[in-house]
Amino acid sequence: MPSDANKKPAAAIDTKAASPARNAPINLRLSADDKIGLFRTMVRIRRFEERALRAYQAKKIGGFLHLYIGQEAVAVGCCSLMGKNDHVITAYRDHGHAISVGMGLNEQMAELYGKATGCSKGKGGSMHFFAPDRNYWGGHGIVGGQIPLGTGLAYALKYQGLKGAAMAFMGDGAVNQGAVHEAYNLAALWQLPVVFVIENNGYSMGTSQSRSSAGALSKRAEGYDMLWGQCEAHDIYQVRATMDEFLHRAREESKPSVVELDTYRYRGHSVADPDNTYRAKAEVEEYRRTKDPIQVYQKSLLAEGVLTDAVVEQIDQAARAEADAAAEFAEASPFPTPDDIQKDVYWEADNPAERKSQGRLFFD
Ligand SMILES: Cc1ncc(C[n+]2csc(CCOP(=O)(O)OP(=O)(O)O)c2C)c(N)n1
Ligand SMILES: [Mg+2]
Repeated sequence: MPSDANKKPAAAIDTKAASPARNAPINLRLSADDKIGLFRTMVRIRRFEERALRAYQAKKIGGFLHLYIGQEAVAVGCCSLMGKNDHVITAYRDHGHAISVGMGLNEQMAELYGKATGCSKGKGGSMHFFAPDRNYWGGHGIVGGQIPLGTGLAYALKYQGLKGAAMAFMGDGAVNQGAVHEAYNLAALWQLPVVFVIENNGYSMGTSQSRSSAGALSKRAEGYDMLWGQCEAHDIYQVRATMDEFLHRAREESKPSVVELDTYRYRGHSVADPDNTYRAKAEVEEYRRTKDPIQVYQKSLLAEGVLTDAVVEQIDQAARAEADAAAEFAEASPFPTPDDIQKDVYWEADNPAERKSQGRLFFD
């Protein structure tokens, strides 16, 4: 979604119409409670991130903080399709995916605060949320670095004869990394059950897609004989309808694919980066007015008779309270000790009795 001065102003979100994609087969299977659950998760992501931003401004959080606000329909839509053997890996803008796979807000906020009760014991921070028990493999800071790892998750599924799929998320800026293309090549060559998901929010830091990338991003899959798809991803129903098809092909036929989900971020690249130099305020405002994913879904659910204004208010208040409680939990938690710094670096160093390799460990 790069700036385009000639674009006609889009209509505001239609308050009466339900999304047409609600009738895709995968969405017809959703009960009213399922639909409300997805809505609640989107709201919880937004309120968590707003609370985290306030904590950062109050200097409770150090290092980086890359907010997901505006992109909620992507993580929630994709992760809502996960089955037992499906896996997720993403980059540093990773809070939305973590909440979508079911991680609690306490362990996430504590991680942001660098506390020992955090999901990575306070040693990872914002960019390194992990929950292997939920098939969530992080949280990676090297642009594109998670994509070969995600391909490895798919390789493991195939090797073990399991029916599942790996979703490897990346930004629009990551698509030009060599490692991404090496991963595409192996995934296609070995027909691995992976869906490479490009979360195209229009910018890599301050560089718009039109200034950095040639051609259509997902169509590059054709060079590797892979399936590909693309959709506007402010509508969670659309995200689910599009992703369902490619996840199905991965699980059932072991077919890899590249899917571009067009979205937008409202905040700066990270909260330390100023957001006033590379895009017009009006562009952000127009997206918010016409395509805000929470508003779009809320209007659809109101039109479908699934939600009422009172329930919307209740969900919002509960999400705010939950985020506040997470901040209190983080505040009250202890920091890791200096002794903890060498733990959890190498599994073998922490578990010498179960070690199978030979030789001296770096951390001995
Ligand atoms: C290999 C590498 N090069 C550069 C950076 C610095 N860097 C961090 S984020 C980023 C932009 C990536 O943008 P995109 O892939 O679109 O993801 P988004 O931030 O939009 O989610 C860059 C260049 C890095 N972390 N790793
Ligand atoms: Mg981007």
